[in-house]
Amino acid sequence: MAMSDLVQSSKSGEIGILTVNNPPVNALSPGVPEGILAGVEAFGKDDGVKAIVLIGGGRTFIAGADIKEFGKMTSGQTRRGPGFNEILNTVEKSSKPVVAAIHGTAFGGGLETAMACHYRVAVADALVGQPEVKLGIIPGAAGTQRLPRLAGIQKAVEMCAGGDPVKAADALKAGILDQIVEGDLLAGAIAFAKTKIGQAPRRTRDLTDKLGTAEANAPVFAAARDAARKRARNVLAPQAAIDAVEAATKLPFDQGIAREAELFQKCLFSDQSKSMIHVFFGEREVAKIPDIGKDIQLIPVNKVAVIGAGTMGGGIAMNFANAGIPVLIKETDQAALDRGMNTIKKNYANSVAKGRFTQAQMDERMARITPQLTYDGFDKVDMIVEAVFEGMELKKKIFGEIDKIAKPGAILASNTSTLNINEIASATKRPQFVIGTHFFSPANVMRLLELVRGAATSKEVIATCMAISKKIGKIGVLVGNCWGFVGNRMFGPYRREAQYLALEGAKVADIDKALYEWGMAMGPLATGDLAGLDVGWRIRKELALAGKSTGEPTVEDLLCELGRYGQKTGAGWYKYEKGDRTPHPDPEVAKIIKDTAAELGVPQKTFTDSEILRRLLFSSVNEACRILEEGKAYRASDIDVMWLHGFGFPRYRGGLMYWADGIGVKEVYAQIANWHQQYGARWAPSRLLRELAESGTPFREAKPAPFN
Ligand code: T1G
Ligand code: NAD
Repeated sequence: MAMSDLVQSSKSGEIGILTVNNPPVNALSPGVPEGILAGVEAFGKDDGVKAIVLIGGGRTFIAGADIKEFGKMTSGQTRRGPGFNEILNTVEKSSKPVVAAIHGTAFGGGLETAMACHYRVAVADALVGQPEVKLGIIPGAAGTQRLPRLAGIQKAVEMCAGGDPVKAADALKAGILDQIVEGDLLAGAIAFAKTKIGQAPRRTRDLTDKLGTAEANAPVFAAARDAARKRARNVLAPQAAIDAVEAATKLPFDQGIAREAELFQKCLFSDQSKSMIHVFFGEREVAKIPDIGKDIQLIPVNKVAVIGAGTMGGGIAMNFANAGIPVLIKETDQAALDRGMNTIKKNYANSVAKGRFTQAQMDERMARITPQLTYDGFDKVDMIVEAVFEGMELKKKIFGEIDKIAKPGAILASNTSTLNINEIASATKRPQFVIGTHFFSPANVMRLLELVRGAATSKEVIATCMAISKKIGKIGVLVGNCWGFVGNRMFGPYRREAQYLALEGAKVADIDKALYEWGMAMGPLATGDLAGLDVGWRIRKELALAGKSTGEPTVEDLLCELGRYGQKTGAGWYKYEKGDRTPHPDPEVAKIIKDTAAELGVPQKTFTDSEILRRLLFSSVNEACRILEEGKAYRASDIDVMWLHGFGFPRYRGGLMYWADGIGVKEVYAQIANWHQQYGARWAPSRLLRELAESGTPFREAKPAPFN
């Protein structure tokens, strides 16, 4: 019997069963809460039913509210009928025990629904969580009131302010779950429900023993606010979530719900939340490649090899080892190999020290990485990732070598930052198996993986690399083959303008501070020091050989000529103490800049933080428009996702193009056209930008040229 199209009800003896069927993730779309309510009320009146089980159909329990509905809520369209909290209160008031049976993910409104039930059982690999803060909101259906009653203050604050999922075993320990079911979930839940027949249902709202005292709780909330300020700088929702959980310890249940609703509304109508919801869907759209369907045959990748154990090679190898995939890593000489392996060991030891994983896990991962100086075993791997110096001749030489060794069907990938993938592929007899896999530094940390589609790259190779990206914890974004691809093509102008501003009189530290305080994970010049200034230097020298230039001022070349490559040499734009990554302003650099500016006759002036911000980000917006007009990216939202996961752009600002839409395409164009007059060709507005401004079309609706 259907309570609504999305909730079916059935019986097993005296147990009433409500099954939510709203693929793909049983979100609480219109009709689902209403179906649950109708089911509980109907079973409530059915004398043959002594207890109720609520379960999700398909791959998961309820994964939360329907995020697609939020836009309607913030545009004033309200849903008819009882509010979600009322529905949950009715479930909780049921005189017959209601048991939530959880598999997959009980997230957000899904966990809130389960906590309004009287008992919760789950399979061992289930996850529960309140991830709302990742959407810039807080739990809005009593999650901040019921969770502390089940799991205590500390756990509730962690889950609501952090948003990370909790494994079933930990949820059981915390008191959120009542039982882990072995075998069939529904059978286990029915058996559990039978044990509760005739007992007074345990209503979560009535449980207060874990709410602690104001005195005992105060340090917990203070520490949580501090941690959230550090972890989620400038972000509203985590602080609001902590306020709401605190309300649970100070107010009666229904007043706590009212306080939560206030905070929820404030967050939901915030720009931060709109930005983060844009990102949620953007991160799902990147995986959709128009001409590559879900039916494309994937190539099994169970063993990998990496060439080069430098800054990038080591991090790349760690990603595969972390995902359980054995990796061979090859270098030219023992010293370079030892250096590379020591960096890997140090990075793992850091993670163990920070409690991210155990020593045993570190040993397991290290054991999956095989350092070597030869190509032994390369004929048995499924994928080879090259990460040697940035030089076309060297890369073509290596691709020529691995083309002769690698087994048929192996994927040959290059981590090149800028070089032409088709030209690299031309060094092989199997260009259809060649692809760019451009990781971002540090490769074991940054989640972005820019996949570069060559003219011959096969759909199987692309689909496989998109799937591998997810497996190694990355967000794969497919882009077209052009100089600097999409990421660095946009990041180049951003870092170029930072250098010009330094020449025009802005202090190095002020430029970085302006972007950092605005929300970037790190300032543009400090980022250069992290990645290694020599990478760009090699690229500029390679270009100069071809009579080309990136149009960057010369300061970074001067620094590199002095051996100032950044953190890896203890000095770059800043100087660094041994073993410490803290950047210290260096008067020597200030002098180099001053002398270069005087030599070039650059007029000196002061800049506001907003001018610095716009000079850098508008230059990237302009380049992003060029990328779209050339068909090198599929969507403007792909560009947003790349800035978040490749360049530390703040999630609560939605990404480069989404942020620029907040300012408005006309204003952005006008400013760029003005700088074109002032600074010349490097600020020439792209054609697409001009067209968007003339038609008043927002960036997010920009139509890219056909992908190529
Ligand atoms: N609403 C609408 N659509 C959703 C959705 C949701 N909550 N979750 C997923 N989808 C869509 C997604 O866009 C994609 O669509 C498809 O489902 C598969 O998702 C009241 C207010 C559950 C762990 O934040 O974390 O509850 O691209 O590719 O990798 O207090 O989706 O195929 O068209 O991500 O297997 C809180 C969000 C909401 C959970 C599955 N809940 N979802 O991951 O698949 S706020 C969340 C996820 C809330 C309450 C508040 C993940 C997943 P399409 P997918 P996946
Ligand atoms: P790196 O100088 O730190 O490391 C390169 C390593 O390659 C060195 O250890 C060198 O010994 C080794 N090598 C050279 N020739 C070799 C060969 N024939 N066989 C085996 N090993 C060999 O450089 P990196 O920063 O790791 O850059 C590597 C590649 O990744 C370049 O193409 C670069 O453009 C790209 N990349 C760099 C970054 C970055 O931020 N550093 C980011 C993305 C991509």
